[in-house]
Amino acid sequence: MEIKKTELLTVAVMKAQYPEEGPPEIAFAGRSNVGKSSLLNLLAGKRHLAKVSGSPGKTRTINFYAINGDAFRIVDLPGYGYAKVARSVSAQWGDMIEAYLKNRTVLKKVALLADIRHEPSTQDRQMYDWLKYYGLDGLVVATKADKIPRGSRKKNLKVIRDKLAMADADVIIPVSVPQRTGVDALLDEIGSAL
Ligand SMILES: Nc1nc2c(ncn2[C@@H]2O[C@H](COP(=O)(O)OP(=O)(O)OP(=O)(O)O)[C@@H](O)[C@H]2O)c(=O)[nH]1
Ligand SMILES: [Mg+2]
Repeated sequence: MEIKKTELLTVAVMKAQYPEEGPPEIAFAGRSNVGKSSLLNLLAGKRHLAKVSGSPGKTRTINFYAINGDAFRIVDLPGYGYAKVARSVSAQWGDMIEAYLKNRTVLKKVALLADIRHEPSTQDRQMYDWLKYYGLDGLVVATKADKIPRGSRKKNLKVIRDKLAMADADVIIPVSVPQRTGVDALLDEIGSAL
């Protein structure tokens, strides 16, 4: 699978604002600052398609991107688990994410992103359990692989696998934005999910 063209289609907070259901969708979920928007930019080969920030809570809307002339869509979700966002606001984001994930017939799979350096949080585990329940699980992306020595990779990936209770058939792909690694493996997975 190759990505040749990407464009921002729609920005939404509520269902009425979603684009009409059309081609299949793949969503990126995960805690704030884990690297969802950066990964999208890497796949798109564009630095500034999605806004990226060093401080968590950058993406605050559900952003739908049309890939290859709307052959399929990638949906960049707001992150969860950011302590500095007011509780009422983070609850709204949670509702926003859940409303999208629950009711979107064209949604084929959700890539759950987890920082390769850290043990997944309780919220990550809840998210993965929830994805299992809805049959959207099976693909985890371990982000920021450049931040650990190559020799620790296997061990850290196993920690994530165990903590999320991933099934043997589930896939975990390490990626690094600065090193541009993991793209082909991820695109293959996205291709088969579609
Ligand atoms: N070293 C390194 N830094 C990364 C990588 N991916 C993302 N980052 C950095 O992590 C920070 C957060 O990235 P974002 O892409 O904005 O994260 P996000 O998950 O979209 O965050 P929210 O929109 O808040 O949910 C930015 O400073 C990125 O430059 C990576 O692979 N390696
Ligand atoms: Mg983002």
